Amino acid sequence: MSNAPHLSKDQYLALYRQMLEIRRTEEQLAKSHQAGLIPGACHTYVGEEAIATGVCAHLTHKDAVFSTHRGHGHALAKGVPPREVIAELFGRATGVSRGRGGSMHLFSPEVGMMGTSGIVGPCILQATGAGYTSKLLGNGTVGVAFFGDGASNNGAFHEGLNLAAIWDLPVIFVCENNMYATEVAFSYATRNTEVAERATTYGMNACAVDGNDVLAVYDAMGEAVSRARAGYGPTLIEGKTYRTRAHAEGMRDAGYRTAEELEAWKLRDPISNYRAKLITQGIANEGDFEQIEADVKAKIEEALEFAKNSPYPDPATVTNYIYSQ
Ligand SMILES: Cc1ncc(C[n+]2csc(CCOP(=O)(O)OP(=O)(O)O)c2C)c(N)n1
Ligand SMILES: [Mg+2]
Repeated sequence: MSNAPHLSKDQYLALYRQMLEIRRTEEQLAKSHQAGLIPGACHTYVGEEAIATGVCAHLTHKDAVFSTHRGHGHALAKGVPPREVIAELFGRATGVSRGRGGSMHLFSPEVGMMGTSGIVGPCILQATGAGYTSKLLGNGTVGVAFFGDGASNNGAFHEGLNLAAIWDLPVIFVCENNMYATEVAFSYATRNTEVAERATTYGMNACAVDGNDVLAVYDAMGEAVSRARAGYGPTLIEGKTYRTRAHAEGMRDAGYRTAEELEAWKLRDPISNYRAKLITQGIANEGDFEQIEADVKAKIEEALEFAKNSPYPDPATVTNYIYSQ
């Protein structure tokens, strides 16, 4: 675990609370999917919570985040409340996209969550566009793209990184390298599995960090954001991580990775290891974590009830929100 940042106790615990909120939301969504409450696909972020948490801790609502099919954690870390995420996946009118989008269309411009997307790759270009907008307006904001190892083999990766580099755009490319694209190993899909190394060949700043260490991610992002806001251009942060659930809920999770590999990564759990570290270092005690556990449990229970009791969108409003009013 990284030792670097000197945070207050509240800041250390806020990172823990955010990771736990993502974990508990995802666990609830997985259960709800099994119970038939969620139409469509549901890709959870379990095991990867440290990346969204460490990255978004440096962003304001004016910074624009673009995300993927595995985007619940990004939306939560950017400030979308769990009740609005759960209601959206349930297809309810109170959801963040008013029940019209679902898991892969979480959109909340109020907090700078500019959309999750089921199309692998374009978020890289959209974040580059946000960086270009920032540069034209000179407003000091940054564009952030979260994407997987699989997306780094998409043409959008080349176009986005190249453009951001030549124009010194304030963009942070966050590659969540979980070693697989669905069931295809990254080591099969590319001859260079070091995504940060690939980014440096575009002439940009890049680093690879332990994506299961929230402080390492926090540090890397702190430096990247400072550079971007100061006009020094883009950075790619590669977080080495692993998803510990199936690619999507209800899919088989065998035949492409070994049980041993999965178990080894479960031991590297970003949340329990961070908790142990804060206790060992005397930064927090068991009571602090019990309180956070209880708060998060209550929040997710309330969010679930809210979602279950919310109405579906009125069919008479089906053409609303398609064009600007
Ligand atoms: C352009 C495009 N190609 C293929 C797919 C099918 N698809 C959905 S998720 C996925 C894997 C993506 O892997 P990665 O980018 O590593 O993200 P992860 O699921 O590992 O988080 C693929 C190929 C798609 N949705 N969009
Ligand atoms: Mg992947």
